Amino acid sequence: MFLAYDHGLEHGPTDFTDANIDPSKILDIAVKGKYDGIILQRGIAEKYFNHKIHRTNLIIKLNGKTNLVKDEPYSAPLCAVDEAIKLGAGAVGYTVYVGSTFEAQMFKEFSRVIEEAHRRDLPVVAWMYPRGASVKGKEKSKEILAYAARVGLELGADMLKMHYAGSIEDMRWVVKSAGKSRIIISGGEKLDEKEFISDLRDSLKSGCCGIAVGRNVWQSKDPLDITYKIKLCLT
Ligand code: FBP
Repeated sequence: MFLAYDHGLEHGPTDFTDANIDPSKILDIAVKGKYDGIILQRGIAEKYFNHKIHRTNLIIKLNGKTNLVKDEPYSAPLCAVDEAIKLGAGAVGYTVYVGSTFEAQMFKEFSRVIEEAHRRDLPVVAWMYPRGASVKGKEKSKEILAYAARVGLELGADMLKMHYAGSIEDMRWVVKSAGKSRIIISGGEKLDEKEFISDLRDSLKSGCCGIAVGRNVWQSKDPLDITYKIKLCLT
């Protein structure tokens, strides 16, 4: 169970309110909610994360992009594996937009990250997100998600962070395609709580092994209550 908080870069402060714009508050949720890890970009980690106080694993997101540029998506490498280790990361995260015209470049850069991280015994979580004109409208289809999952396995990712395919049966195929790269489900935009929990239950039934969630927790009126409900699904 990971708490994601890299949205300031990916979406901008439009995702935030006074309740969650301060990273310290999110770190508080991660600690009190006993999350297995918190996902941060290096800038937030450097300035806010303190291992002595924040007793959770740090996952440094190594690349990113804003949503201001509307061309084909490309997520640029922003932090080296070495730097993540210095910050105390127990794992690193990397987004790969499968289907983008920049796919080849991202594969190349991601492969270097895999080599470096595995040389240092660091697990790699890949955000395998189908994106770009070639997959427009099919980003959550069984076939395209399964393709992205397989790419994650073939590139060497240890864990894949992916969107739900919409049904247990379709998601089972995505999970099978990922082989030994285990899938954690991506939270997505804020949903009605019942719908969110029901999708989570279904994704776990399909073989996903966990969740990396952001907005559905820290945009909730009661982040620790929804955390508790997520935990009930996972146990
Ligand atoms: P959420 O649970 O809030 O969707 O967070 C997961 C995440 O992958 C974040 O790590 C990332 O910032 C964001 O979603 C990217 O969202 P998108 O690419 O869909 O705009």
